[in-house]
Amino acid sequence: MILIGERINGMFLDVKNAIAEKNEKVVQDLAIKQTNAGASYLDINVGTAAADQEGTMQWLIETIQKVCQTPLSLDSQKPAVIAAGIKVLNGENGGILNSTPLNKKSDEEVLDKYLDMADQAGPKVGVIALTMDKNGVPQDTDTRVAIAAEIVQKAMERGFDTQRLFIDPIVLPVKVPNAQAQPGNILAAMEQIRYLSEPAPHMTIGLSNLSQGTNERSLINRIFLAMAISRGLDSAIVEVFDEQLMNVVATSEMLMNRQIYSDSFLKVY
Ligand code: THG
Repeated sequence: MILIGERINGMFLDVKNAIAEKNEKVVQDLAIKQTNAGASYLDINVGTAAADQEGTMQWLIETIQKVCQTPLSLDSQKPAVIAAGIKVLNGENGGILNSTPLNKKSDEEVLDKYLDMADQAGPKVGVIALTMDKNGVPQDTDTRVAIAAEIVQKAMERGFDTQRLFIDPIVLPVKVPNAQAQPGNILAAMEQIRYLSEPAPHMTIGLSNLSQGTNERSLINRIFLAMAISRGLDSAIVEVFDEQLMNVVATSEMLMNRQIYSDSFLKVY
């Protein structure tokens, strides 16, 4: 599993305050601790409070890169914020530009922009594309798959390796009224998205979205993660400090025959 640590996000109060106070240590500790907990990428999201989103993205990247070589996932739906980020990003070890829809009413070319910026940032830098278009987030399985197919086609047409492409079928809080059919629809979409290209695009999700506002966050997250891994999910933006969740990753990988069984498979993973 390609695990992307979710914690460096201005949505969390400690990070929001660290951004406001330019407190490097808080951010650097989170980077190192998430890496030690098993994150292969660190998601970097400035949140909504920062007045200067572009400058804040650069500050976060530079602050982390001083102490940690873990590849970064620059998380913004604003191309200008990503563009500012890649100016200071060390993309040699890879990285991800997270995330773009297929297109927007205000910007038909937004996916192309992200693919272009990834190429600028380095040959190992990938893109997360949401199964979302100018009509918004689809609720059903078929529209999700159709948008994913257009994203994959666009990447292939311009020679963007599908192994640098992550499709995100967009997980919404299960608690939202009328959203309870969505987890099932997302799993059904995953079963098809994995066959859109050979080699398949990666698939990722923002797992914690699912359980927002519920009383059983960790339980809901880990059960859905196991279900999604069985449908071909090979990446997720997660709370890597949740040990039970990390055990679910290791066990799912073992049961899917992606990791060899040994009596100490949890430790080995
Ligand atoms: N897809 C992609 N990128 C994403 C998302 C996605 N990036 C952002 C988000 N969704 C994934 N990251 C998070 C991070 C935190 C939470 C949810 C998703 C979260 N935070 C607590 C909350 O809202 O309850 C914050 C509260 C606190 O301070 O503890 O749940 O879907 N491509």
